[in-house]
Amino acid sequence: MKRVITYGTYDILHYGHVNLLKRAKNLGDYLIVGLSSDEFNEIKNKKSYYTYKQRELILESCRYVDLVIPENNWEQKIDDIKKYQVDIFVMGDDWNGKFDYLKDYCEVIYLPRTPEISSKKVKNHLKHNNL
Ligand code: C2G
Repeated sequence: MKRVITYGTYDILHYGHVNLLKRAKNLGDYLIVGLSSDEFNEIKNKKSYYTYKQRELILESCRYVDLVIPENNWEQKIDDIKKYQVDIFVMGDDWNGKFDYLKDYCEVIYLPRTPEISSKKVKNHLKHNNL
């Protein structure tokens, strides 16, 4: 049973997010997502449209996601990897190199981001088209 973990805000779930989740799941058998809490989003300087609970509900509906846990800070990853017996840590390559310190605990893989799409882009499009 290969266990994979990834983290993110996952606001306004789009195909770029799903591409990441799909590839992450395909690296193993069980995918855990550390979902950024509303408070942690503040620390990340990210305002999400949906609340944590709403983002959690949406993420849990994704066929590639087996478990959603809260991401409350930058420091919890090592504990999470130990607690959930994680074999592989995955992030989009906008984070390339940033989590290499986790290589002492599990495999670290950065996957190419899906070009052209972001939650921010979707929000701006809706706003500028009064949708
Ligand atoms: N992503 C992607 N392609 C996109 C947009 C996002 O592959 N077009 C990936 C990101 O690289 C990330 C994941 O989808 O791996 C979630 O993206 P965000 O919600 O923007 O996550 P972020 O704010 O980068 O939070 O501790 C890590 C942080 O919580 C990561």
